[in-house]
Amino acid sequence: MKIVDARVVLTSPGRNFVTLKVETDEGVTGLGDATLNGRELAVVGYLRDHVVPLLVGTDPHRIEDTWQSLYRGAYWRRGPVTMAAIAAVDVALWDIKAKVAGLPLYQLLGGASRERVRTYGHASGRDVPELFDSIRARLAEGYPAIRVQTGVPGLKRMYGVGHDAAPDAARPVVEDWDTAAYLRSLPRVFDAVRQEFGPELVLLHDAHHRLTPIQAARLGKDLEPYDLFWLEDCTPAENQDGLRLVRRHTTTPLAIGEVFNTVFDYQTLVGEQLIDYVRSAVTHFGGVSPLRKLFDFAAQHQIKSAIHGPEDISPVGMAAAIHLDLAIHNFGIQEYAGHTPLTHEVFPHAYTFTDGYLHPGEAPGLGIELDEELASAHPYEPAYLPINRLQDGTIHDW
Ligand code: EZ4
Ligand code: CO
Repeated sequence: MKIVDARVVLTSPGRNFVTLKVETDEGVTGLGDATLNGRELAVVGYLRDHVVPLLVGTDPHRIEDTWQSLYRGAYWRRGPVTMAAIAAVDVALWDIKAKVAGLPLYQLLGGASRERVRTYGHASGRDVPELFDSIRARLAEGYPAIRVQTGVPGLKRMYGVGHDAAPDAARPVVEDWDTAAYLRSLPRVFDAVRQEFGPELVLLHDAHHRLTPIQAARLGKDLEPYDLFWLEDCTPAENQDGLRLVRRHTTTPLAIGEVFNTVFDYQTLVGEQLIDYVRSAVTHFGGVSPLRKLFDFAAQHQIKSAIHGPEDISPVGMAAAIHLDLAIHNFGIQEYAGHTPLTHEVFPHAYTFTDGYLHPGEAPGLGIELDEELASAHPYEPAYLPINRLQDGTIHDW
C-alpha cells in the first residue's frame, strides 16, 4: 500500500479548521486535524511545502516510522506548528490503518476500557445571574461536569466569558486584566455557585495561565472549600519548577498542558506528580501515537487524562480524542465544547454525545468524513486570539 497524495483543506464553517486528507493507491483515505487557532496558515504551509512531498510514495501502515522521520528529520525539534502538522499525519495514518482492519480506531488501541466517555462543558457569565443561567443550560444539555468562568467586577472583557470565547477580529482583541480583582472575586463566585447548585455538581475552573506561582497557591487554597475537580492552567507552566510552590500550598487538584506539544514539557510536572491531569490535545501533541505514550508515563504517577476539547479542535481531532479516551485505562475526563451545526455538516461523524457522555461509534477508522464541497463554500477568515493589557497598558504576563 502506498500514499499517492495528501491534501490540506482549510475551511471556516464558523471558525477555521485545517484538515489533512491522505489518499492511498487502494482508494482508502485518512483524515487528520492540524488546526492551530490564530496561526492556521503557518501549519498549512508547513504541511503543503515540507510534509506532503515526503509522504507521497511511502507505506501508510508504517505510522511510528513516519512519525519518527518527520519529527527527527526536521532537525528543528518540537513547537506547535511542527507538532500540529505531524499530528495530522499521525491521525490520518491511524484512520487508514483502522479502516483497512475494518475496525473502529479504539479497537486498535487496546479496545474499550469503559462504556462511555464522561465530559465537561463550559458555563460562563459576565455576572453571577448570567453564570447561573449558563450553568442551568449546560445541565439541561446533560453535562455531568461544568467549567465555570465569570467576569470580574471592573473588567470590561474577559477571555472565556460569553461571546469573547471566540476570536472575532482580523487583529487581536485587547482585553483588560487585574489579578488582584480576579483573586478577590473568584472564591465569592464559587461560594454562590455551591449555595445555588449544591455540593455534588462537578465544577472546574480555567485560570488561562494568568497567575504567578504564589498567586496560584493562594487561589488554590481559597478555592479548597468549594471542592473543585480541578484548577486549570493556574500559571504559564513552561516554568515547571514553579508548580512545586503551588503544590506545597494547596490540595486543589491541578490540570495543565493544553499549550504543551511534547512529553519534554511534562518531565518535571509528571515526574514529580505536581499535577493531577494532563491536558494536551491529540491535534497539538503530534497525534495519537505520542499522546498515548504520555498517558502511559502519567499513569505511573496516578495522573489522569483530560484531553483538550475546545471549539477550535475540529471534529476530526475530537474523534481521535474520543477513541483514545475510550481505550486508555487512566482516563479522567474529556472537555467537550461542541461545534456549530454547520461544522457538524462539514464533518459528518460517527461519534455521539448523549446525556453528557461521548462515544466514538463503531464505524471503521476514526468514523469521520469531510464534505469538501461544503468546506470550500466556507473559506478561511483571518482571526486571532485576544491579548491582555493591564490598566497602565502593559501586556499581561500570561
Ligand atoms: O484557550 O482553545 O480549556 N480550554 C481553553 C481554550 C483555549 C483555546 C485556545 O485556542 O482554554 O478555550
Ligand atoms: Co484551558
